[in-house]
Amino acid sequence: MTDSIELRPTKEQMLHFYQQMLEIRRTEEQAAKAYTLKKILGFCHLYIGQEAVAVGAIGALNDDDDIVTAYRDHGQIMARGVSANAMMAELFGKSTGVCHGVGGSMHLVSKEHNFLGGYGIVGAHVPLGVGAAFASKYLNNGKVSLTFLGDGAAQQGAFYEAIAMAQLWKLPSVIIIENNKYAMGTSIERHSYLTDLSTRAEGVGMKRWQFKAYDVQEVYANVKKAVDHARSGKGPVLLEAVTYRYRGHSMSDPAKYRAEGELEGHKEELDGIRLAEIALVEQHGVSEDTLLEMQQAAKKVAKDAYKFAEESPIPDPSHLYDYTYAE
Ligand SMILES: Cc1ncc(C[n+]2csc(CCOP(=O)(O)OP(=O)(O)O)c2C)c(N)n1
Ligand SMILES: [Mg+2]
Repeated sequence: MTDSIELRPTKEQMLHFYQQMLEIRRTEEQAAKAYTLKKILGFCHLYIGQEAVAVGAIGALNDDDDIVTAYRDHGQIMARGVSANAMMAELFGKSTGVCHGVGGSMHLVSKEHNFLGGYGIVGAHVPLGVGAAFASKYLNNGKVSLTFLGDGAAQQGAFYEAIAMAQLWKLPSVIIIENNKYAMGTSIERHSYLTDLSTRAEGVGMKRWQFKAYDVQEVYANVKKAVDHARSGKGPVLLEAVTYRYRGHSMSDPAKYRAEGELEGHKEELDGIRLAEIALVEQHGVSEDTLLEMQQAAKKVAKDAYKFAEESPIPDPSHLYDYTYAE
């Protein structure tokens, strides 16, 4: 896929992608620390290991394209440009959070960034992503809608109904199944007869393919191709991005169901941050010193976000209903 020159990220894009992946990982590590100290309450699903998917996919969009996702959304909203401070403060339930502290980890939204959420009901957000694509076709505004869902969510009825309609009406929609190998504690082999979940599209006649999503360059190239297809009016695309989740399903899952050595083997060979470092040095001549500086900068962004969130005020209860209904 990356053989095609116009689909290969430039050096500047790669530096930006690397910085984003580092900031997401370091920020989530700080979030994990805050969770164990009970500074973050409720559910908290970390994206660590999957950063290349959000960064490469969102990097292939225009800024005004719409994004809809599930509850594993911290990395995705940061890849869209929401600051680590605003993301972290939302996890802490503080008024400086991206949803003023009333959304929380699973419900990150930023209208300004065309990031439409952040949903906790598995599979139920896919019709919303397709609905955004319907709106764009109706308004003829040239926008594409990108929807992320998990491998487990690809078993839900709402997903099938949504892809059938997207294809029937040739909507400008790209739907990415992030196959991170597990739906809670159930491996893909145990929950699906077919393990290439992009084949779900064949039943409705939709364009589809599966790709390995460990390297951000591959993600960018594959998603760009799908987005160009959808934007040109040829119809929607269903992609399966093969990735891997490093942590438990949520902070309360010790992830004892993995085979011994599976996680370590993956990290050694296929870590997205490591693959980006290799590409930056070998393909783009970036020095080890530059990488080190970027790593230090990302650590600072994450630590500052923790401090910012901790020191921010809790929301004033009088604002509780301010964001519930549209004016
Ligand atoms: C309709 C519904 N059923 C069950 C749940 C409980 N649940 C939360 S996450 C999850 C697993 C989903 O796995 P997957 O789609 O692979 O996403 P991942 O967590 O791997 O990102 C389940 C069953 C839910 N939130 N909503
Ligand atoms: Mg999964």
